Amino acid sequence: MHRFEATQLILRHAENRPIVSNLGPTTDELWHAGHRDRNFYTYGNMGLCSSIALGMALSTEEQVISLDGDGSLLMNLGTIASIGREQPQNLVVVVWDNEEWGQTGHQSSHTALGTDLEKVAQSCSIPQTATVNNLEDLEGVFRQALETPGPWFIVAKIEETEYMPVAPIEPEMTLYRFRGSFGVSK
Ligand SMILES: Cc1ncc(C[n+]2csc(CCOP(=O)(O)OP(=O)(O)O)c2C)c(N)n1
Ligand SMILES: [Mg+2]
Repeated sequence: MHRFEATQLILRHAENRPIVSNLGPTTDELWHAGHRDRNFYTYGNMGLCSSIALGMALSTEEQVISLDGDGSLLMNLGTIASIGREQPQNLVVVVWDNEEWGQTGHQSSHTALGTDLEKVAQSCSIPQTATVNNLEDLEGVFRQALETPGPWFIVAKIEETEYMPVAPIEPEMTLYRFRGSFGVSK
């Protein structure tokens, strides 16, 4: 499964739900799959995508989707424990697990060497977890996640392919657009 087609699938089902995206190719591909006001692109930082999504989920009744990366999440595993502690029923975390720090040269991450992020989530009391390897399974579990209380933690194993052009993200504009989509004044 490639991240871009998987991202397109997520967008098809997400409707108007907010989506927070990990830095680098995850953000670029979300932008190419469908730029929208409710995409909150993170750029430059590692390990904060699901932390930001957790904060959002605790601040809104809406379902919030986090598209994280294995390497970034490994940099801040405490996020998983915080999600387990807070138990936001409206949070769906999808981890694009290519088993590498892709953007910086495809170095193998811990998930290539035995770390199982789904088991980490389970041990942190996250009630709804899954690991998927293909688009069909991702679609099934993601649809279930949108219909069933979470928090959800879905590890999607992906294969890396050619990168898309870097998206023209302006962080300040991301904030203004995103806030505006919740009716918060700029
Ligand atoms: C704190 C910090 N350390 C290092 C980097 C450099 N860096 C940018 S992307 C990246 C790899 C991210 O890996 P992952 O989250 O798995 O995403 P992938 O590139 O595999 O899609 C690294 C190490 C950074 N941006 N921030
Ligand atoms: Mg990665």
